[in-house]
Amino acid sequence: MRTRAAVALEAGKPLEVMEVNLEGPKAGEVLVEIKATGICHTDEFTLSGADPEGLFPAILGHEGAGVVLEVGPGVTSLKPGDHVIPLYTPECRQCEYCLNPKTNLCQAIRTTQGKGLMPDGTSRFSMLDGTPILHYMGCSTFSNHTVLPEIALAKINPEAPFDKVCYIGCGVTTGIGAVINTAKVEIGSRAIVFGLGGIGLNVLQGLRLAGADQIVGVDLNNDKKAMAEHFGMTDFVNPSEVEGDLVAHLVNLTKGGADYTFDATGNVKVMRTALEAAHKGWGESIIIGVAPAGAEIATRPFQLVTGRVWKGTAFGGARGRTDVPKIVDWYMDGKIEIDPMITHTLTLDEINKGFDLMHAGESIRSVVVY
Ligand code: NAD
Ligand code: AHE
Ligand code: ZN
Repeated sequence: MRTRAAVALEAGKPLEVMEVNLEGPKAGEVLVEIKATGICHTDEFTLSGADPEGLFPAILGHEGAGVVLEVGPGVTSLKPGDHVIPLYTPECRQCEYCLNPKTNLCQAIRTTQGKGLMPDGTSRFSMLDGTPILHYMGCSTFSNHTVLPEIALAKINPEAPFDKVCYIGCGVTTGIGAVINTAKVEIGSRAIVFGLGGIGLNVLQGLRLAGADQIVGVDLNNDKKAMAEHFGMTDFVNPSEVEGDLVAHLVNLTKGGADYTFDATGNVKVMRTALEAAHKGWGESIIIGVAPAGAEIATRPFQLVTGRVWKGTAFGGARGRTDVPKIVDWYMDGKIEIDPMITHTLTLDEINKGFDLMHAGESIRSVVVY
């Protein structure tokens, strides 16, 4: 079939919206009509050329929601008409990783996914002249239609609005999951969140759900303060307005350091501050941000010797087919909020505006509706 997609032809260039060819689903695969997709900072990171795994030409996008149109041979858990969210972290329920309760990093298709290919080693997308186009994070939601493995789709409540729950495909689940699955924050905790963007705001609402007492938000942009307060932030710190040492300021504000800190900036200097602002003896710091190629984290080993713990999280530690439908239901039941974070709604033709708004710090989430 033919479909319309925003194609990343090369690093550092705007996406080009064009008609592309899409082959139908092979064994174990599913054809999905994408109804809406968010634009995450990770899409920008890959488009910029800073991602060591970034390959071109590719169809980016990994935060979508849509409807199953057709299933390939052997698909049993989905049928045409089902509403789904694509999963860049699949859940095969069979691999060594899925069988270990300590991780959500299903490895069943990780090798081919990292090469922009389907599990059989080929791409379903091509240009009209036949040139292959690569998939991205196994999802490629910047295409009106896409093909995914069955294990990379979560079946969701058909009443859920696509233009809101697409955000559960990455940002919402990553932020809330970092608190609940990775940090396992206890009632009454003190926490610090660095970066109050599309991920950080969801860390805030996760902390509020978990019953944290003090929730400090840190961002260089004062415009992020009002929205962060809406999502549960109790104290705001702009590092550029702090006189003296930022770590000392944060340790003082949290009466000895935070029980939990979260990096949602991707800046390795911020990651160090986050670790060192965690409480001596027990504070845990969770890295969510994706750092540029070649960047490395540093701290004095003494920070760990004296009891601080450094951890990371991918997709908030969530097992997508199991957890994503539950998070959609939390939204439908009013337990979590999404709507205020979707600050801009665009058409596919306007998708590059979504990247411009992100660069200008003017959006939280831009969502493309097909
Ligand atoms: P975003 O651009 O919406 O938000 C980033 C925020 O950080 C902005 O508000 C910005 O002002 C702030 N910031 C930047 N530098 C700062 C600094 N030095 N100190 C304090 N604040 C600073 O981005 P996002 O969509 O929220 O994504 C955040 C990060 O999380 C990105 O690196 C993204 O790639 C990563 N991410 C990781 C996962 C995962 O599974 N681990 C999932 C999604 C996104
Ligand atoms: N490709 C990058 C790493 C990017 C990365 O860390 N991706 C996160 C999801 S970010 C979503 O917005 C992730 O899930 N990583 C686990 C994995 O297996 O990729 C690089 O540095 O090579
Ligand atoms: Zn993302």
